[in-house]
Amino acid sequence: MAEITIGSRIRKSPFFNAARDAGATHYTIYNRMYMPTSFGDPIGEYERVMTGVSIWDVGAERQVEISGPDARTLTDLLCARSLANLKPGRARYAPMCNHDGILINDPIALCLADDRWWLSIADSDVLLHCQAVAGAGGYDVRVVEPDVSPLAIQGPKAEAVCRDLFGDSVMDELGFFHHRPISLDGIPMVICRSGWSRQGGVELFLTDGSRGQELWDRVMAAGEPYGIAPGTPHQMERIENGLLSYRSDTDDDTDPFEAELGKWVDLDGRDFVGRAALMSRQADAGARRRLVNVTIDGELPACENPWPATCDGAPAGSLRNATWSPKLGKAVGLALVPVAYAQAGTQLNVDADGNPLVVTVSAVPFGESLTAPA
Ligand code: THG
Repeated sequence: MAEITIGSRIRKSPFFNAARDAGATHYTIYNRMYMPTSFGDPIGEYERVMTGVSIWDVGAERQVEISGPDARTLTDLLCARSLANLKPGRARYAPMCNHDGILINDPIALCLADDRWWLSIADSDVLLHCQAVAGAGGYDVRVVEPDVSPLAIQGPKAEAVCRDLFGDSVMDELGFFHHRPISLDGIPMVICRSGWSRQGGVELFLTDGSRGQELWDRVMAAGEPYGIAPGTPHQMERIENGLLSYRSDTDDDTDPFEAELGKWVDLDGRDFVGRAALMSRQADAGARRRLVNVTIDGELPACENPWPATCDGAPAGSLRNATWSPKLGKAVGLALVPVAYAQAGTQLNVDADGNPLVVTVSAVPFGESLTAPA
């Protein structure tokens, strides 16, 4: 049984000790930090986020803070989705491209004030990219990684926990993707109605990393009557509900249209990093590939690699991720395939590290929730 080394070379979230003491069993490395991925009971953790409430250390979702007179202009330029009219106190899912139109992150952009923004990032070093674009363009901004670490409370009972913690008026006014600064017994944070599940909940962006244990304990205590327990962003829930895992579902040459993020790309009436390249990619051949849902027949081994797919012997992309779906009662996955193989019903042969699998492209496009058979 291989284990990951815990040491000082990889950064720790302010909730690291709390999550470890609570029984975290598996970690991934995300933004050069440890991030828990399991507490050893995948189905129990799935049930909890689907029907109850769970608490997640997602402190590795770092913020890129852009502040100063040109903050809005630069943040808008960095994102494929327009942020020109995003109001303070609001957030927007905003994919980012490099100058070749390749997806390099899929952050949530939070407008804290007209001159202060956070990009709440997925796993890639876009701080350097943002600093370089700012410097090369002579923008009047400061671009840093601040001491800000999200703690997620997710699941249908998250609402009740938050009402007990923060009061009804705060929660009544907090719409989806709305946020505001708040404190709990003097612990400073920004509360946002967001999170990487479709089961509802909030994220608490702790703004004093020395107080992670205190915040974790406060949330656990408030959640006790509702059966709260530690969990993590969940592979089954997010694949069932079409949430992208950047760099897990995508490779180093995926554009946002291929990743099915086209609805979050505003090509018209504005410029942004990667726009010109995306325009010519679109004009050339349309999206070369698509990320599709598949259902899987056969015994599913642990998906540790993108597995190559073929169709009638011809290369047909790869199966990037696969997991059991409790909702469908069968294995499902995400395949990144040439458009010729993206139609519903197409069958692909997959070499799962020596195990042959037959997978079928689903009629439900990636980005929508899979529906259980009637
Ligand atoms: N929370 C925070 N930061 C993050 C994530 C998070 N950074 C990386 C990663 N997760 C970003 N990925 C997503 C993907 C989808 C959504 C949120 C984060 C999401 N999308 C809605 C949808 O697709 O319908 C809403 C989009 C919108 O209205 O703008 O919620 O989880 N802090």
